[in-house]
Amino acid sequence: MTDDASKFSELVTLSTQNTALIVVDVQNDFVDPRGSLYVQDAQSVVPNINSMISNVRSEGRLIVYTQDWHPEVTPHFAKDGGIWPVHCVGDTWGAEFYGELVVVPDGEFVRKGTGGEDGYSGFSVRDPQTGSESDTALERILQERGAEQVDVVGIATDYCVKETALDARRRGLSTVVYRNCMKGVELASGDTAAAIDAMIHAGVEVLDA
Ligand code: VGL
Ligand code: ZN
Repeated sequence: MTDDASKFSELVTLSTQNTALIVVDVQNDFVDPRGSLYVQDAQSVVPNINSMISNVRSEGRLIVYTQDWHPEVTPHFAKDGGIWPVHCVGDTWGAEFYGELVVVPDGEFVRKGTGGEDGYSGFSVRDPQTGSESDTALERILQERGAEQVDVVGIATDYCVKETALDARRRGLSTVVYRNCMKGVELASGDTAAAIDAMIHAGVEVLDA
């Protein structure tokens, strides 16, 4: 390598080294067709997510997995006054990671909604009755590992991926999402496209790779 080329590759390494990968809610209830809140075609993005995971891992970078993790009764669920079918109840099959997802043992894991809150963002949860918000461990984990940029992938583009990416921007992190590494619930048609627009508007970079 010429001096210039080696300087350049050093710079590339430096610029990606502080980029963490956040894998949002790749759980049975969202990804498996038998799941209670199955997101159409969600399985199709899992191989793309896995290849990102393997790249990030080979570079020794941080991977944080989030999990939607609800109690049996929560105002998040339609039966208790919310909008969603029962899903991702803690310690059930639906809350487990989808079987084909590569889960690295040295990853970090953040569960959200455990106290009955709406947990759309990996960074914070919100009490659906009082509206009060509190932080999860995610920001602290990123800070401890010196991550200043995040790549956000997973499910669902129009809920948890969007809210996680917007929250990352609010917290001053450079943020990238990848179209082929996420899928939307699309409760109303157009929600996924609107979520992508909202992310772009907030300074999130949307890439195709
Ligand atoms: C999610 C709806 C309800 C998500 C979580 O992970 O995007 N969506 N709970
Ligand atoms: Zn949920």
